[in-house]
Amino acid sequence: MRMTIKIIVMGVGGVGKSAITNRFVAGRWIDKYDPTVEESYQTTIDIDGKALQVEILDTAGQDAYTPLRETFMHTGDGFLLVYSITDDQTLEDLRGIREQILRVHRDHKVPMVVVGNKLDAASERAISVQEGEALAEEFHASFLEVSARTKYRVKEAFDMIVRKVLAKSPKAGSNDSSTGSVFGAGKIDNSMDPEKVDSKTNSNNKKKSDRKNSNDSKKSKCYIL
Ligand SMILES: Nc1nc2c(ncn2[C@@H]2O[C@H](COP(=O)(O)OP(=O)(O)O)[C@@H](O)[C@H]2O)c(=O)[nH]1
Ligand SMILES: [Mg+2]
Repeated sequence: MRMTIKIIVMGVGGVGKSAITNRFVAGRWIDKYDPTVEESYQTTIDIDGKALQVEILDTAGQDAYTPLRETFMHTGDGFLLVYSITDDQTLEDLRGIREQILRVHRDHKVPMVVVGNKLDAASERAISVQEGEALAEEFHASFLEVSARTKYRVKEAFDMIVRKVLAKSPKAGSNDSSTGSVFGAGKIDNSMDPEKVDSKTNSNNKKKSDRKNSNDSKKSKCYIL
């Protein structure tokens, strides 16, 4: 059983993939991200009292297959398909992105959640809730509107995709049932809630690229947990 659940955040440029990911992983809001930066993060998500290891890839530039994304796409367990409720083209663009995922996975049941971002900017809404829902239904995906800016339902979106992954592979993200008890209560409680964590001091939420050797860091992560 693979130990880490891999979640990929996709959608065209400007919809708020980096804002959503950073909101979730580090609990912060930053106005601007470099649109070309693709970054992978490690964190833990608490589902029904169990701390699951999750790796999140915040993608950038849908046209180019970066080595990081290519590897990740194949091993990705679940996908957040993000559009902006203020830009109607961004919902349509999810069709091509989904096809790309299905080409790689050859599995129509790959877990997906369609996420309409920028709910705080509802006065500029260009896509109705019904339109978002309809596309999600067509994709056999779940649906949620969120706001990275106000933090509204960002955690729910990640919980939702992880639950869908678990529904398909119940043991994903845990070391295995016999070692489940190594997750000590106090320590994990801190790392489980990314909103409360200072990303500089918490190794669980460190950017993977900050690490010199991912194999070593994987090992040490086991000890941390
Ligand atoms: N109003 C509003 N703006 C957002 C929200 N999320 C992201 N943005 C803005 O949308 C732009 C693109 O965000 P970014 O995360 O870089 O998008 P990405 O290209 O998909 O990674 C930035 O100017 C963000 O400040 C949100 O929830 N509400
Ligand atoms: Mg980005």
